[in-house]
Amino acid sequence: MSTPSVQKVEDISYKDFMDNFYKLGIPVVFKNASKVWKANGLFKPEWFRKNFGERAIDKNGRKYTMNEVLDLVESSSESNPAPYPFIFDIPALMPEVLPLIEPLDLNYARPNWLSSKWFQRGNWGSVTEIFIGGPGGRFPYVHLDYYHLNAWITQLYGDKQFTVFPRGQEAYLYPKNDDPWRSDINIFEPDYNKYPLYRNATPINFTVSAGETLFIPFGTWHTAYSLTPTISVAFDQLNAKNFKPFMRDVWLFKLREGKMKAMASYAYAWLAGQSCRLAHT
Ligand SMILES: O=C(O)CCC(=O)C(=O)O
Ligand SMILES: [Fe+2]
Repeated sequence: MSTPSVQKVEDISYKDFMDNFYKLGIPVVFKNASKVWKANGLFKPEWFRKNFGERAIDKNGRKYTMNEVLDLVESSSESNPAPYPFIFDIPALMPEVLPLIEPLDLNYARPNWLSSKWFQRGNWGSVTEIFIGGPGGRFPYVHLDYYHLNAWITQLYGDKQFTVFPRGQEAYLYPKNDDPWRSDINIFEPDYNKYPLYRNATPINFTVSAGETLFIPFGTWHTAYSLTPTISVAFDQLNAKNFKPFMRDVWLFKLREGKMKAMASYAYAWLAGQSCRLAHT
């Protein structure tokens, strides 16, 4: 049996991407899709210090400036890792960066209904974010992305290891009862007594390096581990392909705010989806 892996592709056509990966829900790494972004090659710690050093985020109830974040990740180590991830919302905190990541879809992540005016509301799990981390920084849990969106993660500086699980291994990951998009298993030191079925799981580990873009199809369990100081840009994708599981999540999440809220949000999202579908976007 061959070891499952994630393919790396270079200069693949849009059609080949759709036929061989997108439609089948198979993760893939694009070696050079980010060449169309001005951010490619520009996004380095010094550049962020110079231009955005005082921009600040909150993490775990603490404020961190960009300079502090970069100090932390540059002195981070396996044995004493900096917190991970540090997340900067691009439209909210660094709108100047938006023109540097055009076209956002890298000419592959389309159609994307999240760029229509219908869904640009910030409450559908849709984000355009910069992730910053340092050596030893682990994303805190294995998970499915909320709202069953496709995730696109472009590594612009450093190396990050990703782990994905082939579809169909849900039962081996013990989704949490109160949050079935997350697992409590520590994949680095699995507790097989507590999670015996995890022995059957076949995690696929691979490194995404500067310039490379990872496509994580909806419904793919995944997590990440920063190997060096890293800077990446993440955005999401929604269209007819994942609209059904998206709507299911809209219902489940909004139900937490009550049945009226769930019905109103569901109706709105459904209508928005029909409009996007008709617009062929
Ligand atoms: O750390 C990363 O780059 C992965 C982030 C991720 O999976 C998420 O934010 O949903
Ligand atoms: Fe994720």
